[in-house]
Amino acid sequence: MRTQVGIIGAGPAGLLLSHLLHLRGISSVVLEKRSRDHVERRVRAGVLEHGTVDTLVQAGVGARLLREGLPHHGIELRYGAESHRIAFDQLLPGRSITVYGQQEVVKDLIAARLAAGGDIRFEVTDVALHALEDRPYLTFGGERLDCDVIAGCDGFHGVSRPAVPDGVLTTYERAYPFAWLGILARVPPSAEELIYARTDRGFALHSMRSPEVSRFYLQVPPDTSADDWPDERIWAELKARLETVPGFTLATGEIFDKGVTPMRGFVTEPMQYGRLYLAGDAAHIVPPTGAKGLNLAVADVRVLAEALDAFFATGSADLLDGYSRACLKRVWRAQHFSWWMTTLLHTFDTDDDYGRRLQVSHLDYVTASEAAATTLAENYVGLP
Ligand code: RFL
Ligand code: PHB
Repeated sequence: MRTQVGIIGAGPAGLLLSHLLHLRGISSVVLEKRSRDHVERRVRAGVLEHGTVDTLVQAGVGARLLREGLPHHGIELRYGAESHRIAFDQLLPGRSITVYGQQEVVKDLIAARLAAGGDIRFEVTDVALHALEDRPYLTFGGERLDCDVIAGCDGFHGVSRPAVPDGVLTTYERAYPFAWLGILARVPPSAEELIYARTDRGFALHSMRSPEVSRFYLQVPPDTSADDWPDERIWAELKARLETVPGFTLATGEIFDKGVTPMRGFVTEPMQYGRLYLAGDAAHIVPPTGAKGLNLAVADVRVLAEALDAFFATGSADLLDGYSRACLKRVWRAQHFSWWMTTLLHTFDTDDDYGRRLQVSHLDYVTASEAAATTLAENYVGLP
C-alpha cells in the first residue's frame, strides 16, 4: 500500500489533517487503534477558539457546529463571595468562543472523510514507524504502508514520539499536584456562561454542552479514582465551591459520565524528525484550565497542511523544515497561559496563606483592570 501522508491517530489532529490534505488533492491514510464508536464517544474538550471555528467552517466541516454550537461572549471568575464577568465582547469586539464538544468535532470530521471516500482504518494493531530519515513506512497488523511523510497525531501516549531516536528531542515538563474530576450531567446549565471558581476547597468549573446537558470539573487529589466520587459527593462539593455568591443555586441531575484527568504541561522540541512530523497532544499537552489543547492541535495541522501543500506542489521543503519553529511560538504562549490560569485558580497548599492572598490580589487585579482583563480575554479567545 502507498499514500502520500501516513497519519497515526484519528483524534482531532489526525482527522482534520487528513481532511485539509484531501481539500488540497493530497492522499492520506489514517491508522487508529481504537474503534470508531470509542473515538466518537470520548468526552473531552468543549471550548473552540474563534480561529478554530473559522478553520472548521472554511474547511467545510462547520455546518453542524454553526447550528448547534453555543457562542459565548464572556466567562465568569468567581472567588470569595464575588463574581466578575470577563466580557470578551466589550474588550475584543467581534471575537468570541464557541462551546461545542470535541467528540462532535470528531464525528463531523469522520463523516466528512468517509463521505469523500477517505481511508480511515479503525482498530489497527501494532502500528510501528520505520526509516524516518528518508523513505518512511508504517507497519500495522501484518500490513505495510509506504508514504512520503508520516504525521504523528497519536496523542500523548502514542508511538510516534517514542519512535524518534534518543537524544534528538528535548522535552520540557511541569506536573501539578492535583487532577480534574470531570462529569457530564443531564441538567440545564445553571448559568449562561462558563464559571471558573477559586475557593479554599479547591477549583471548580461550570461548563455545558447543550441547553439540556451541563459539564463540570472539580480539582481533586492526583491519586483519586472516579469510584471515590459517588454522585452525592460530587454534587455536595460542586455546591460548596460554586454556591458562594448570593442568589446562585446549582441545579443537579443525573450524572452519566465521570473521568479523572491528570494535570500536566509538556512540550517536545523540535516537533519533527526526518520525515516525521508530530502534531497536537503527541507533541505537547497543557493543563485544561486555559481550554487550549484541542485548539493547539488544530493550529498545528493548519501549519502542517500548508507546508505539505508546498512540498508536494513544488518539491520545496522550506516550509516543512520550519514547521516546528512556526508552531512552537503558539505552543509556548498557550503553555504560559494555561500555567497562569491554573496557578491563579487552584489550591496548591492549604497551609500557604501567603500564596492564597497573592491569588486573590491577582484576581482582584484581573477583574478590576481593563488591561489585565484584556490579557486574559485575548489569550482565551485565541491569538491570531
Ligand atoms: P487525541 O485526541 O488524544 O487523539 C490521538 C488519537 O491517536 C490514537 N492513538 C493511536 N492510534 C494508532 N496507534 C497507536 N499506537 C495510537 N496511540 C494513540 C488515540 O486512540 C486517539 O484517537 O490527540 P489530538 O488529536 O492531538 O487532540 C488533542 C485533544 O484531544 C486535547 O488536546 C484536548 O482534548 C485537551 N482538552 C481541551 N482542549 C481544548 O482546546 N479545550 C478544552 O476545553 C479542553 N478541555 C481537554 C479538556 C482534555 C481533557 N482530557 C480528558 C485530557 C478537558 C479534558 C478533561
Ligand atoms: C469543557 O467544557 O469541557 C471545558 C471548558 C473550559 C475548560 C476546560 C474544559 O477550561
